[in-house]
Amino acid sequence: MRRILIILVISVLVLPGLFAAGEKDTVTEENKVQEMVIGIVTVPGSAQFVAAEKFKELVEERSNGRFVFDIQHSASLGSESSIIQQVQMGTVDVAVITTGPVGNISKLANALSLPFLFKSNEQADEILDGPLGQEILDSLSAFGLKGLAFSENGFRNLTNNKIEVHTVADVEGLKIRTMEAPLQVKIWRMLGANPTPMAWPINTELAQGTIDGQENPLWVIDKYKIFEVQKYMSMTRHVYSSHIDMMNLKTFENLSSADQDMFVSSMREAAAYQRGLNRDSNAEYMANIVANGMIVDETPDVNSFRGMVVDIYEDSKKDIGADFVTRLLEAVK
Ligand code: EAX
Repeated sequence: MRRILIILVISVLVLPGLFAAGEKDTVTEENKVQEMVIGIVTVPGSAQFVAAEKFKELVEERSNGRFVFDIQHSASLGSESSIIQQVQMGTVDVAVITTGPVGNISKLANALSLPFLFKSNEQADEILDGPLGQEILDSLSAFGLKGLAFSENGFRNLTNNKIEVHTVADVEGLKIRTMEAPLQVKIWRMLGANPTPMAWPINTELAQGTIDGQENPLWVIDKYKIFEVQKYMSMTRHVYSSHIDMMNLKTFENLSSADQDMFVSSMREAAAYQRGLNRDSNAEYMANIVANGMIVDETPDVNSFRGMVVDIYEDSKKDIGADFVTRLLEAVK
C-alpha cells in the first residue's frame, strides 16, 4: 500500500514537472533559434553597420530571440562583390551592399549609378521607396537574392591629392579609384580621368599614391580619415549612392509569411532610420573634414561635369534596358 502511495505521489507531483522541462527543452518551430550572419565591408559606425545593427535589433526583438544575427564587418568576409556571392550561396544570410557592385549582377541596379540622377535626398527616397525601386529590388530574385530595402551611402564627392578640382577640366588624367561598377568606370572615363575599379577599403593605395583620388560620401571621408591621405575635396555630388539591403532568396522563402513580412518591414525601418541619421550627421562630418585640413571646394562647376556625361543616359539604355531607363528618367525630371 505504502509503495503504491509513493508511486502515486511521484506520478502526481514529479512527472508533470519533468515533462514540462522536457517540453521546454524540446526545440519546436516556435522556439527554434535561427542564427544568421549579416555581411558588410565597412567598419562599426559606418552607414552599412548602422543599417545592419538596427535591422538586427528590430528582428531579434520582434521575434523574441527566434532569430539572432552576427554582423561580420570590416571586410572580414572579403569585398562587397565577394559578399554578394556568399549571400547567393547562402553562407552569408543578409548583407548591406553599396549599389555599385550590385550592378554587376542586376542590370537594373546599374541605373542607380547614372550621374546626377537624383536632385535631392527626398527625390531619391521617393524613387527608391516607390515602384521603380521595388522593380530593382525584385530584379535580384533572378540571381538567388531577395532585395529587402535601400539604405543610404549618400551623394558622392571627389577627393584627390594632386589638384583643386573646380571644373571638369581639372580632372584630366587623374588616376581615380572607382567602385567595381562598369558604369562608374565609364563615367570617369567620359570626365577625362583615368579610372581604376578597386574593392573597398583603399586607404593604403591612396597613401602610397597608387591612385590620385577617389569619390565617396562625407561619412566615408570622415569615418575612414580620407583627409589624412587626400588634400582636396570637391562637392561634385555626381552620384547619389545607396546600399541594397539583401538576403539569400531561399532562406527568405523558407521563412513563414509572417516572418517574411517582419524581415521586409524591419529592414525598411532600419534603412529609413539609417538615412535619417546619415543626413543629420553630414554637417558634423564636413566640419571634421575641414578641421582636419582638407581643402574643400563647396561649389565646383558641376555643369561642366554634366556636360561631359550627357550622352551616358541614352548609351545606358543598351545595357540597362531602354524601357526602365526611360521610365526612370521621366520620374526624376
Ligand atoms: O560604402 O566602395 C565604395 O566606395 C563604397 O562607397 C564604400 O564601400 C563605402
